[in-house]
Amino acid sequence: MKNTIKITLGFIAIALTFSSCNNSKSSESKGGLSSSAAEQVYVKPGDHDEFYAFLSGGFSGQLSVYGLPSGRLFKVIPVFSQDPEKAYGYNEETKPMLMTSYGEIPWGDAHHPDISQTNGVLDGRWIFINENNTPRIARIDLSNFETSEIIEIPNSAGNHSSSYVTDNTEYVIAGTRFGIPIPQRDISIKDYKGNFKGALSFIKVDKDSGQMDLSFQILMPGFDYDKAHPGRGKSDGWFFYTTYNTEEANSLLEVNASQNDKDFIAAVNWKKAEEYIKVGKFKTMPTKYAHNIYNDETHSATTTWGTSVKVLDPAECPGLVYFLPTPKSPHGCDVDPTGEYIVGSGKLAASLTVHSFTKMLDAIKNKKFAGEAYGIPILNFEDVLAGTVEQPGLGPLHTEFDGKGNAYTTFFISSEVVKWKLGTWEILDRQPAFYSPGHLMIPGGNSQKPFGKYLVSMNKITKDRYLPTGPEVCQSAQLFDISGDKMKLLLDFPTIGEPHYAAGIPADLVAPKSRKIFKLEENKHPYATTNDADTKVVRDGKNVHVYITTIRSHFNPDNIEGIKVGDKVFFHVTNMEQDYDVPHGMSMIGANTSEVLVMPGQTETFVWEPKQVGVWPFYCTDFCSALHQEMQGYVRVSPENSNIPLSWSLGEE
Ligand code: RUQ
Ligand code: CUA
Repeated sequence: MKNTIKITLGFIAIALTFSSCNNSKSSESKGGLSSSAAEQVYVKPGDHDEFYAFLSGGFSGQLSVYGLPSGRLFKVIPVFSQDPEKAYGYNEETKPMLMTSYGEIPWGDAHHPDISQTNGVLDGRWIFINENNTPRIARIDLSNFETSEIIEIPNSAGNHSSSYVTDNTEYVIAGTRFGIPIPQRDISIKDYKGNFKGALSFIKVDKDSGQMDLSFQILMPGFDYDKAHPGRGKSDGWFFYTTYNTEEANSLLEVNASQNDKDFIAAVNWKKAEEYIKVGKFKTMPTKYAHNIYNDETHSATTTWGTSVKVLDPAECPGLVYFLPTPKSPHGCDVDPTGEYIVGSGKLAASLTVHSFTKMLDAIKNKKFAGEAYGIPILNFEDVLAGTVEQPGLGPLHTEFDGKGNAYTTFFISSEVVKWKLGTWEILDRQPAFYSPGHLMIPGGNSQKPFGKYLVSMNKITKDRYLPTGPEVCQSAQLFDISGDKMKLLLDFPTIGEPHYAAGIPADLVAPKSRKIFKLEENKHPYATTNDADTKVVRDGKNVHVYITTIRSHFNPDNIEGIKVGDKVFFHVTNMEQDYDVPHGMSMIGANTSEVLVMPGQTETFVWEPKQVGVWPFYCTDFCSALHQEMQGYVRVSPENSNIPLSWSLGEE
């Protein structure tokens, strides 16, 4: 058995090499950019794109914002990693955003963005994204395009089957990839089987503010929970998770977790879970997790600590969870817009398995079970099967839908996107992707209402698609037109980090709400200076607080004296501008941090600890006006024991 698996894996490697060479030839002959393709992606200078696309940054920890069809990059929104461009995680205000029970973590691995929905339709209010490594879920406010909130997920490791929203954004969910001891304890790794567990987390989202709250967890067997998808429409109230490693192996998983012919899709009835919580059928488990919220009025984040979580045991909660056998280590788990079909992509399977929600309910009603695992009923494969797509390609990963009855699946090994029909399971089209696509995205393609005009394939391997940049080359996305019968490759564009999933939305659902400035009179930052007359420098022992303002094209004050070696100087920079697109930046020579970049009406703080006497300059880092280069100032630093008094000024000789 082990040998067969090795051979399979060897074959995969060869197939990959082959498909790469083949594809590079066909890319020449097909030449994506025929002139009509060029016209389709051409957005005239000054014109706007039709869609926003939010691509996860993977190991960059961020979320990047592109326009479609142009593929132009607009912004990188820092989420789980520090970003010196925006001072995120560097300024005092946003440092708490990166707080966790492990301390302040400057990096994260961002995977799956998902846009909030109302009645199963994208509403463009927030976008959620998971952090895989130190389990967290973030919420980004789509009026500011900034991270508003990050909640840590306890009892979890490898937060991969996250973060997806239900039809009315009642919940955003998180699921663990690694089985771990829960609660964590000192135990032999060899005792994995039966002792390690996987927690599925349900995070309640406040329907007005979007604020998240860890509502409850379901303690599942120690399988790996890989991907998840909420039920839609008729299956609203359910959540589906692919699993692999139902073998519960703890070593050499590439072999040992590929033994079972079928793993499971776990179907979780979250409305039932709510009932169990209501009647008190949960245990309260002590734990510790950070909950970081950024406030738009104080322009500051604060951390509060969660200390316990409600936990449901599926073995004690009949009707809560069922297992749907699904061939060969399924990865993607995708539900079509009607909510009837659940697509499980067995990475090592020869065909694509589609389950039927209706058949699943029937089998449950008739109590037709094939057995159970850890007290969770297992349904019969044949009883829940809607159909299979035969020989679709090699290495299926993810599926999205166009809302016209078609599904599109990426195939990593055979390096292609395949279009097939729901219900008849016939293959309608296949197009090569360059190379080895992971996720794909159709705007709204995981909701009840896809906007089925474009498809973005996010490719894991780039090779020769762009000018080489040393051993590390950019990752690659490809845009297809899917409005016709056949898919048409329109454009390649480079991406940041490693895009896993993405979320797309028509621009007119977001752009009109985009914030232009923060109102100065609403600035409640404790160190804000909303009036030029209030600028000042205040000493508090060794701490010195500089209340400084910016307006085109000066700092107030721009001369500061009386600072001493050994001081800790806090520059609280308020940008007094009230016009759109006039940020100012500030940086200080030798400061052990980044600049701050302050939006109109906002206050941001950075710390400088002068080490040497002298006169030290600072300047504006954002080209704000014709006299931007004049926007500068000096701080005089005297010896520790000097008695030069504090003074500050602007424009006096
Ligand atoms: S993953 S390529 Cu979503 Cu992190 Cu499938
Ligand atoms: Cu202010 Cu440049």
